[in-house]
Amino acid sequence: MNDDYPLSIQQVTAYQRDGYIQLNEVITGDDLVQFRDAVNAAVKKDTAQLDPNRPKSSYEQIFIQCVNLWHRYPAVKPFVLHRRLGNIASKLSGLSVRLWHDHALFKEPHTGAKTPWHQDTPYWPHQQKMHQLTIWVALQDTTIHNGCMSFIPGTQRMLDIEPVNLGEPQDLYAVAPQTKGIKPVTCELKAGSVTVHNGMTFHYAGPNRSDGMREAIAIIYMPDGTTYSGSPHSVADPMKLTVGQKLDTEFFPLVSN
Ligand SMILES: O=C(O)CCC(=O)C(=O)O
Repeated sequence: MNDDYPLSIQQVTAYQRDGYIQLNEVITGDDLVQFRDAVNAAVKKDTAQLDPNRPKSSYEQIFIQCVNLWHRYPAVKPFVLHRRLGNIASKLSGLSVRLWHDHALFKEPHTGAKTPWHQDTPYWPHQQKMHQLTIWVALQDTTIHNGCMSFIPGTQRMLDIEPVNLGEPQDLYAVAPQTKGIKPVTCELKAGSVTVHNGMTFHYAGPNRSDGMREAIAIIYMPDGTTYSGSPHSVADPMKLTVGQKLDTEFFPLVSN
């Protein structure tokens, strides 16, 4: 994978206006095969001890989520930290970026429920909220049938909405009546294509009605200089951070030029 994915000024402008963008053929050929195989092997290993027949919480019914694979799986690490992806995040946000975390999001066939409409940044323990962004990589073709992503353009400017409880989601219009009348955009992706969304942009993914797993990995970036708010979060808690501390340790590497 070489470093630079060509991004036009129009694409950067569209991302900044709409709060999301679809980018095609970001990871291709052997890289795509290797990345997909590495993530699949990691998810398999991470979930090997789980009883498939265990009762699942409503959150677990949405997807299998495996966080920070890059810490534990050397075959995943070079892809998650790759400058080609980090530079996309940097050019779209206009800022130098650090990795916040990755997570594989595998929606199970038939039983994988919808991912409710939500914004991401309210869940994160960051004092700055406006420029985090996620590159969501389709590891195989992703369509309406198996749970592709949709976005509500412009909602990245809606800063004061309460976080949605993904396990017990409320109606979107009850949470965010301001989104009424804005038409969502659904992005079907070929394997290796991505969507990028601002952490404040409302997004959704449908249920997986197909016979196969919906395999995706989301890589989340934050501007260099982002500081810790002190709110509990599974990624930050083990790191014993202090409020106001910059998230600039080895766990949050700089990933853009
Ligand atoms: O993969 C999904 O179903 C949802 C992903 C998501 O919410 C995200 O990447 O922020």
